[in-house]
Amino acid sequence: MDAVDACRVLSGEDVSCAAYIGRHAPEQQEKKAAAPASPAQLTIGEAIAKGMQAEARAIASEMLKTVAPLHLVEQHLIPALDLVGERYERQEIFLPQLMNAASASGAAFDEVRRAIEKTGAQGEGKGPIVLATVEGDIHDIGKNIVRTVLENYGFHVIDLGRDVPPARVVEAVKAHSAKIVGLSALMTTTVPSMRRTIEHLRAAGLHVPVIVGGAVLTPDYAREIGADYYAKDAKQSADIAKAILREAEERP
Ligand code: B1M
Repeated sequence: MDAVDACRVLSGEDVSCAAYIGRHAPEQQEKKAAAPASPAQLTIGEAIAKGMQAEARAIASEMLKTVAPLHLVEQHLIPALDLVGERYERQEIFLPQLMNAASASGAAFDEVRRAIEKTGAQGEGKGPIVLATVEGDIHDIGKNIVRTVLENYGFHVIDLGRDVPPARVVEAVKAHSAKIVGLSALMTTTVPSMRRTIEHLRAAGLHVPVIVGGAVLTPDYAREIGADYYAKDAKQSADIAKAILREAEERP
């Protein structure tokens, strides 16, 4: 039966590996033993951990009536994903569950973006800032939050997406005469891509200030790979971008 289950996963017959997870994940065995929770009692963290998209969206939307969007991100959504990441690392959950949790958090992040967009200036032209998740890295939830916050502060953001090769960043900086570059990386294995991107920019004679961010980075490491600024979160990236432009304007 184990071999048949695995075969169905590999052939794509078992969509999202739901049947496999149902039979094999320790979490499912625990769930069977526990009393079912009513959706009304779910927290946003539980909805994300269980990959419940509609519930995550509904709870986020409800919470945003009383909680500031960035507070929801920093105090609820990131900790929920951190927990999911830790469980994945300990091999307590499988990759499809990590993906489902990411989709559920995506629904909550959509609500956050909508709430932020309602309040701000919407990319009216400061900058422009070229933004990318570096080559080899497909994590873009954080980058997308950074983009929304920067736009909210009135920056024009050219978002190159995720898994972006250094040459495309160089091209975009030249094409748009970008004033700032923002790079995101979430894995220890992709921070070297960040270093390569900065090296490509410098080799092309582009001394545009580079802000880097992402959970694996530290200010020291950012300095070591040649970045000009490290931002720990989206709000700090906007504060740094404002300071960079202010300084440039004040320069004789
Ligand atoms: Co993956 N993943 N993942 N993942 N994932 C991590 C990063 C990991 C730490 C999980 C773990 O094992 N504990 C681990 C990396 C280990 C390491 O390198 N040390 C990991 C792994 C291994 C992987 C895969 C390799 C798994 C596999 O395939 N076997 C694979 C990667 C494939 C690839 O990239 N080539 C993979 C895939 C995925 C999903 C697709 C399932 C999904 C991503 C969906 C998506 O992004 N569209 C996913 C997720 C969701 C995570 C975790 C659980 C959550 C990441 C996240 O979105 N956090 C993550 C564990 C964790 O972070 N604890 C994990 C929320 C987000 C808002 O925070 O991105 O940190 P963050 O952004 C913050 C700040 O960091 C900062 O501001 C944001 C808001 O305040 N910030 C910036 C970010 N960028 C910035 C840029 C700035 C300034 C600030 O200036 C420009």
